[in-house]
Amino acid sequence: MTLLQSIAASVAAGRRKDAGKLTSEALEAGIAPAAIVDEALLPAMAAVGEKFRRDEIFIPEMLVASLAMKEAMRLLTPHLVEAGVEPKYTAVIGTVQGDLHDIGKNLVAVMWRGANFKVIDLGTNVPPQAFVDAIKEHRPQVVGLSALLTTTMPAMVTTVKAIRTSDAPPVKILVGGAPITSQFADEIGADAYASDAATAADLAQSLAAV
Ligand code: B12
Repeated sequence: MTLLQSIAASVAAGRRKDAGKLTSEALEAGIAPAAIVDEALLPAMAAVGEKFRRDEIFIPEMLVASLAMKEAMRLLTPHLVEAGVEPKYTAVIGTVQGDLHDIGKNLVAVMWRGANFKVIDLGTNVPPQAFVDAIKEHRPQVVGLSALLTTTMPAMVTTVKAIRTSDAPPVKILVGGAPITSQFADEIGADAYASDAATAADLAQSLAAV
């Protein structure tokens, strides 16, 4: 088994300490942080989701896997974000109301920091008005909404509406999360959709520069 496969296996099995230890080893071995994310962590979480869908594992297993992924991300984050650069733009991000998933949202926040954004992270289960208030307070160029459940997609609709109809300053809205598509983004009046954190960073930069 390669080191990346071992990291994936430890995350999928929810072995938090091993995930951290192996991630440190991979960094020491000179493996690119982005490769650790793309080739070990993301496939591990996708496999966990698939097992959950097939009723082979249940919520506790899904939860420990997410904690192992977070441990690996904690070690990778300083390597994904360049230190000491004065941010050029501001972004607000959060997971919409009713939704507690934050791994993808956190990854997008890390990539945005790496792309020269100051990021205000509102966390999970964020009510529409909290997004509006944060936009008024921080005046970001970009706001990101994350949803991982089909049942919380309507909260994304409500949030976009609340932002658009408020007296908050104009802002570009980027949406993402497993059930979200570019068609859905168009339908609800978002400015852009990204299926992954790297694309989210490219899009945020081009939207902020307009
Ligand atoms: C880990 C996990 C959990 C953990 C979450 C821990 C945490 N702190 O996040 C826990 C155990 C808490 C959990 C709970 C539940 N979960 Co869950 N969970 C997952 C799992 C396995 C992985 C999600 C993940 O982290 N993926 C890795 C990240 C990196 O990927 P990502 O989130 O998709 O993000 C990427 C892109 O989507 C995009 N992106 C994400 N956000 C944003 C935002 C912006 C602005 C942009 C541009 C891009 C972007 O970029 C990211 C990076 O590349 C998924 C399976 C899956 N394949 O998605 C199920 C899954 C999402 N969960 C599911 C379900 C059903 C639930 C529960 C309802 C279970 C239950 N019966 O209670 C609860 C809901 C709780 C709630 N109210 O939110 C279903 C959803 C089904 C559906 N269609 O709605 C899934 C798909 C599993 C399945 N196959 O059935 N879950």
